[in-house]
Order: sequence, then C-alpha cells, then structure tokens
Amino acid sequence: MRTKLSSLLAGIGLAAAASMPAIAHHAFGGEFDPNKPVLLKGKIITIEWVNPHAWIHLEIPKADGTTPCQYTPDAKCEEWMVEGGTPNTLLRRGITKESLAKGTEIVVDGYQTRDHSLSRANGRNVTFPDGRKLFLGSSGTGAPTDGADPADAGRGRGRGRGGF
Ligand SMILES: [Cu+2]
Repeated sequence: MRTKLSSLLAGIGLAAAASMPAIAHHAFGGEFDPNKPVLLKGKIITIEWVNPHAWIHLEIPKADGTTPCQYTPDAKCEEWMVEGGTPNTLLRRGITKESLAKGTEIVVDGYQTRDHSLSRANGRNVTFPDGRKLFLGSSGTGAPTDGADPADAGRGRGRGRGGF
C-alpha cells in the first residue's frame, strides 16, 4: 500500500511539474540590473541547452582578458555567460543549437547581473553573422519592455535603451 501511494504521489508531482507554465521561474529584477545594459560581441565557446534557460558562453577579446581565446589567435579573452529562454521557446523563434555552433561570432544585447563583478547577463537579442536578429529572452519575467520581446508589442515600450 505504501509503495502504491508513494508512486501515486510521485505521479501527481510529475503532472504538476509538466503543467507549470515555463514563465514561472525567476523574476528578472531579482537577478539582473535593468540599469546596466550590455552589448557583447564574441564567439560562442559552448552552450548549455537546458531548462529552464539555455546559457550561451561567449569569449570576448579584451586587452586585459585573463585567458587565451579559443577562436581568436594570439588574443586574451574574457568569458561571459548569457541567459536565454528555454530551448523550446528559442527553437520556436528559429534559434537552434546549430545556429549557436561553437566558434560562431554573435552579438548579444542584454542586461548584466546585479552583481557587476560577474560576467553574466540576461540576453535580449542575438544577432547572427547573416544579420538575423532574434529575441533571445524569456517572456513575462518583468524585464524592461525595451521592444525586444515581440510579446510586449501590445504593451508599448518602456524605458529606452540608453547608449544603444
Ligand atoms: Cu527563469
């Protein structure tokens, strides 16, 4: 009986998890700084294609970079981690593992973490070498309505993007 009950409970737990909306994870403001927009141009070192967020690791060539770049010969780089939406939402927008292949140079604009010492950001848009610009973020997290998220269209724009 005990076994039956616990497997029943486990089943209910799984069903609840599966029906939870994808946007129910963390709020933007808890982790990221809406007043600290960043523009990152670099090559993809690796991606973590995992829920609830895909993470893109980029190497950014920097004069004072700490590690040798993998894709830019004779240069030093700084590694940045960029948070995107779930792999599923990215796929629906046309962002695939293949388009994020290692060594691909992309431009990402987003917002840095509240802890400015971390090289970490919430991605808004990604621009690919062929010029395609796609929304990289999660919808409904409370991120600034900066025009990046097509789902914000009906709500109008909030604050501007400052420098860019
Ligand atoms: Cu989240």
